[in-house]
Amino acid sequence: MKTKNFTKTFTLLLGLMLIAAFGFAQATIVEWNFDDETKQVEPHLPYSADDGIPSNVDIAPVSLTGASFTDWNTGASGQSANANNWDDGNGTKYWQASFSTEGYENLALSSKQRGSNTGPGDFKVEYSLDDLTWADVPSANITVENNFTTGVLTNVALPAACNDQPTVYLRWIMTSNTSVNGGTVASAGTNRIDDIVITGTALPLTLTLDVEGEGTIGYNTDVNQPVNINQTRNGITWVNCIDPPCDYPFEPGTYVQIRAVPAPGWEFVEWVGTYTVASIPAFRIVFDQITVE
Ligand SMILES: [Ca+2]
Repeated sequence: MKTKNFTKTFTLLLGLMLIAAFGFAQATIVEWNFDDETKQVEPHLPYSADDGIPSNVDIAPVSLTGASFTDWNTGASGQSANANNWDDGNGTKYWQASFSTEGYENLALSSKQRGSNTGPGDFKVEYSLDDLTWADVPSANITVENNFTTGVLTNVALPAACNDQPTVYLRWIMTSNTSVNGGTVASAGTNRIDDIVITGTALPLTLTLDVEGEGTIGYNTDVNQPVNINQTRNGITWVNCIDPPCDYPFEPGTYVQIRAVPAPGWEFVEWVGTYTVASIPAFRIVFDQITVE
């Protein structure tokens, strides 16, 4: 007679030391302040990022299309990139930035522009994932004046399509040929750009363990997040943290051990990272029913 093959009881202890300081903090993914004299040299543009995550800093470029770089001039702080030859540039002349957002979501854009009186007065920001097809970033129309306080975007949300991408392209493109002073953009008219900053929050943690319960936890150490541990129903008898306090979500810095004990008739299969709620990391524990022979 075949007997039910009761599962071995797996008792898995997982120590998670969440070395964390701030939950859900905004991280600087990429920043150009244009103040690095070592990069203010020929050919000047593209100018690589001054700050950000390792995949961007000193790599991610800001470039210029259609107009002409003139010099490094006074910016909102330090220097800014300055350009002329914006005449007849409606829809064709733009500043452009490209950068990685891998591992990040909830992206927000800030930038500052200033024009001379005959420089272009109207821009908008578009985004692309392939440098070919462009769409508007919502709420990113910019009116430029002869100061660094008007043509400013502050924490404008980037579309979710930009999350977790190897390369996101943004461009600040002219939307008219009207100049700052209400005339027509002249070839001598200039536009400066400074303090481009994109922030975001780290994507949820991912956890990979094999069936023996050995494995590693991988997460972005730049931004640490609270951790939820969810129960699944497939045969699990109990998943919990071992050492109180066990309030969910666990705050960053909490030392947590969780135990997965399959119910009779079930077998532990794997731990996987999962996204149960946007921005809330969770660990799912998978069980399969054991074949009754
Ligand atoms: Ca600057």
